[in-house]
Amino acid sequence: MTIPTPAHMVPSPEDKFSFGLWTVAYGGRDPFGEPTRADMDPVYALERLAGLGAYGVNFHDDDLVPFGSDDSTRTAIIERWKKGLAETGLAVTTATTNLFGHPVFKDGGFTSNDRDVRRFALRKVMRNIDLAAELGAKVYVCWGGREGAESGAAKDVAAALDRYREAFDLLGEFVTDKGYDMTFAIEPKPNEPRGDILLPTIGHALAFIETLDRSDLVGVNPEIGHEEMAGLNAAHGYAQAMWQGKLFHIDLNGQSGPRYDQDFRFGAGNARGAFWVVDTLLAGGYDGPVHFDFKTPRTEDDEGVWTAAKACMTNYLILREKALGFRADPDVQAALEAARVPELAIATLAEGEGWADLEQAEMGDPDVLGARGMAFEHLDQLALEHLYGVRGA
Ligand SMILES: [Mn+2]
Repeated sequence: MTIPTPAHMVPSPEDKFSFGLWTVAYGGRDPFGEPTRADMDPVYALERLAGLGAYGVNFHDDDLVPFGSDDSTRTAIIERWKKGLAETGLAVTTATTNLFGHPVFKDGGFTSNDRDVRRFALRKVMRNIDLAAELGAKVYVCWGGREGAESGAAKDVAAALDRYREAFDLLGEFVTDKGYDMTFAIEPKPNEPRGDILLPTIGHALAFIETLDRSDLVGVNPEIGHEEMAGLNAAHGYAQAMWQGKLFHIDLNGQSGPRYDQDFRFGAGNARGAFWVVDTLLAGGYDGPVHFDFKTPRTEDDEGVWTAAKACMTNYLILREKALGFRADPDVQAALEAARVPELAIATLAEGEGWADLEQAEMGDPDVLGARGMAFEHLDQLALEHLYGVRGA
């Protein structure tokens, strides 16, 4: 039996949903097994995604043009891709570079100990930025999947960060000199495929970005799964990135705690965490593409891929409705008040008050203050009742 999707849960291009070409084209290869699905034609991916109501796509250079293709093959593939984009009306929202698949990148791209590899990596990125700009992409995602180490002495972390900075300074100059309307978004990940990856969390990336010549051009692309692999709260990470004006792009998917990189469809895995991510994005006014970076499990056939892709969008629409319902509920507004949430927005010192005034001020009795309940359990239970579907729409 197929359960019909309510009409208001049907995705449309206005929702700005986008997918990486590598997500739907993932054939199921993992460290223990061969692919379970055939290679996917990128133009077929465009047709299916458009049919499901997606807005955009993005790609690694090698997703579209196989590594090592000669120039005439590359041109033919790109021309066919452009025709597919025009026919389906899908936008290219972002692009990125595969600096992890080929053996040349076994010790990284921008931070490989081998200088020749670093120079090769930068050229590969620059070439795909030219294509990304031509296709209208506004954000260039950088996941340093092989920038890291498995052992201590093998990587001089300070020197590696110098080279990482040199790479972003050069790329900032590249897009500025070329007049491209494009920013960069660093995607943090704690581990896998390297034992330890540089810039492992949103916080590491935000601190690194402040050291760059063109820090205004560089933000972050946090992925739910990567945060949860590290046992971190993804919603808090998204909130801080927005607070710092650095949430340039998002990768939504699902993960069940600190395991391997599961890349479940969005809304699977930690559903409660997904609810708070959507609530946080709405509260912060995130208005970029709502991008999914998931992988369909290798148990599925081609139809299973499209079931999972559609479910990413449906789950976002469900959680968006639930988050909006939660915020609009008068019981929730009263509970927020009772939990003193609005009080946190009031500055700790009054206007014109300084440390000397505080030093002289009458203080509350810590025993009385300590005895005040915060009423968080009631508030959180209301959130769960909205999420579980017994309250609101
Ligand atoms: Mn990702």
